[in-house]
Amino acid sequence: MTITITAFERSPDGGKGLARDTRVRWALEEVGQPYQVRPVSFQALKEPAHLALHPFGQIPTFEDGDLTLFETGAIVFHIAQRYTGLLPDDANARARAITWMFAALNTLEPPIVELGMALLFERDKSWYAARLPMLQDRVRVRLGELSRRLGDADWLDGAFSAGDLMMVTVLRRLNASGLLDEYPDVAAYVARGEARPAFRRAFDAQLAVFNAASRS
Ligand code: GTB
Repeated sequence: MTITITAFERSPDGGKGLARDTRVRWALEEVGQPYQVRPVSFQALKEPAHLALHPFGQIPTFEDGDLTLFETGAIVFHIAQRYTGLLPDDANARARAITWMFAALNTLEPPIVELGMALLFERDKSWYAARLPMLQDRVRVRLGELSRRLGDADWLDGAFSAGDLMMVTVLRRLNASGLLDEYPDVAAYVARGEARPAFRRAFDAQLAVFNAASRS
């Protein structure tokens, strides 16, 4: 049974791989599991067939036989637990890698998404100019802390893990904001993640879907 994931039929990110299916594709590429992608239109996201897979009507979902999952944290964790390559064998190192997955999703992603939403949807609002620096500073605080923890290391805790995969995909959403430029070591960390062959394959696969949709 081949794993099936869902992704946007036509991603609003212009093929930059910023939608959350990229982290699931990347995880599957890292562990060498083949998968197929079912593209879903915005309309179909909210229809009963998709809502049966994802109660919030979002992408991505993950199906493998009689198992259906939603939420990228749960999906990447499942992939990392089931296959070799994304979590260390040592129990403590494994727990620390999982901690970084949660840190990416619970501590870094919320202020980064909040900033992204403001940049995309609030530019015409009266409060935008006053709110923007506050949102940027909240992200800067986390980037500074992450930079201190990374130090000279390539990855967050020893070898590359699902924690790094999640962190890099979260940080990639800052690419257009310019904030990563203020933290060259964090920018280099993101670039190291993006240079991994498994990331390149995942990125190229989502870009191919975007390009095909643009031609149709
Ligand atoms: N917590 C969930 C998870 O981690 O799986 C969040 C899933 C989610 O936000 N999915 C988004 C979605 O389906 C796509 S990734 N949205 C449709 C809806 O809610 O109706 C978010 C996203 C969208 C677009 C860009 N972009 O254009 O750059 C980036 C990220």
